[in-house]
Amino acid sequence: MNSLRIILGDQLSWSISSLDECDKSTDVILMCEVWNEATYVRHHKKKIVFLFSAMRHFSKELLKAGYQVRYSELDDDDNAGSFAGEVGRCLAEQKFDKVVITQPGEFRVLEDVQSWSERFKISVDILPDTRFLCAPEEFASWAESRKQLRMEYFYREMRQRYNILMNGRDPVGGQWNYDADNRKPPKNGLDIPTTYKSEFDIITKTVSELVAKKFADHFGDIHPFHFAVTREQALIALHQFIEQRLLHFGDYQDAMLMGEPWMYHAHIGFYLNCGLLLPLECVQAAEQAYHDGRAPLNAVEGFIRQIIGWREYIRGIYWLKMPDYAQQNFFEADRALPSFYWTGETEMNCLKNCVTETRQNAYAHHIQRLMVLGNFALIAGLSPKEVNEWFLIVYADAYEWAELPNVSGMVLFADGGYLASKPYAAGGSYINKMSNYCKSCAYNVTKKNGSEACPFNYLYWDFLARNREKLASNHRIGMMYRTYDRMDEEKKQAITADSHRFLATLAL
Ligand code: DLZ
Ligand code: SF4
Repeated sequence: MNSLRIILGDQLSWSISSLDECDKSTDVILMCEVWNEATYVRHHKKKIVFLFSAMRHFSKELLKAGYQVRYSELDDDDNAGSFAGEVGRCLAEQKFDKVVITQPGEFRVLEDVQSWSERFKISVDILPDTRFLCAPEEFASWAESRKQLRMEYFYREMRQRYNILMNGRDPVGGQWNYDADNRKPPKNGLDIPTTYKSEFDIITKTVSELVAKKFADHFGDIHPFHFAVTREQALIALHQFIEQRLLHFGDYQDAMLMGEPWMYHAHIGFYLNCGLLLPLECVQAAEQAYHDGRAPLNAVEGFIRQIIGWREYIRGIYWLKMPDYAQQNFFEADRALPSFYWTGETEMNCLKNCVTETRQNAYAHHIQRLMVLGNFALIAGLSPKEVNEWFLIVYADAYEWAELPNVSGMVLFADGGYLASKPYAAGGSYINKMSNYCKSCAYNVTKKNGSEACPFNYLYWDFLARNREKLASNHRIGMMYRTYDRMDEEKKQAITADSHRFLATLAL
């Protein structure tokens, strides 16, 4: 009995289930760089370099460990350009009894894999992805009895289940969640450690030349490139975060500073989401730092919640709600994505900075994504399809299972409140409080109306007014309608007129 075992680009883990019971003497592992995956959405150049380099390194390590590996490079003459094409080519050349693959992370790829058995007349074993801490079926049964899902309750169960930051049945410190301590505005003179910088080795160099040539018209800069591309490097990146930045991770979690794209964040989503790191090892490293007195509880709890709470929760929602989730558009928003999401050419300094950093790094931290890039998309009524595609393209940690619920659910409220309890809409004063963007902006954040006023200020009220029917019954937003209703007619008209004038310029 010999098997063809497929390892996809986001399955670069030694513990991946498709390697279980692998017979090194008879089985072949197939890894392939394919044109379809890099172009079904036109991924950021740095993201492609990162994944191809990590895949090539992983295949070399597998070979070294004695596995038989068949690796297709993108520019191999006979590369068929798709997963199915490469599997078919392999099966035509060599006889196998079955194909084995761990469940792909994206619905689109799973549907493809599910057609292989019939297409290639071979048995295909699709194994569960055991790297996640909550299986889709477990999440579905948790969600079954609930009308509205809330991450906080799911998270508490995960803490108990995996015995993380627990004192018996109680949370360490007496509280489950310390987010109230995690909203400090940035202050001047912070000494922010730099992010991990890997060596630009020959494999990454070769891949970067390939990507520069083949994907020249894709968004994003390749250089400087300093992501980890091996597990060993990813572990160093993780420990560098734990030692140097976790201390302030909580305090400045929501803060944004010009020229400081990495802040005190972990930047390990790239590695977690492609398999170089595993969730529990990250969580346990942070928990240990707390117990050793090297990091405070608010930081450690916040970090752990992102991984065992939020990350697992959004994946659960993805598998529960796909494929319908991708079609959601609660506000019926249909405005095209403005060109400045690609060029960064806008007078709005916050957006300009966030887009520029995204282009340079294939990364922006969560408040930049949620409260600047996302908040604008929400209040300007941009099309969820276009916004989702943009987020999937530009971030090196983005796969649809993570991106879609975050963007459609959290950022755009396109699911009507299934995932989040209220839309994360905000005016300029939030951005001003949490960043130093407004000090050097062409717009005036304290002005509410007129051509000099910060567009976030009037777009925020216009968004609420436009969507009143859909939102008025949401008790978390009700107070804002009462404030709106107290405004005089002249003020309300100014909001509408400014918004119309501004939104019209986006299409130019
Ligand atoms: C994102 C990506 C890209 C750009 N290229 C490849 C590739 O050439 N080969 C591959 O195996 N995986 C790639 N990936 C990651 C896949 O898109 C990912 O495995 C699926 O979307 C399933 O989550
Ligand atoms: Fe952004 Fe408004 Fe501040 Fe300018 S003034 S940086 S547009 S929030």
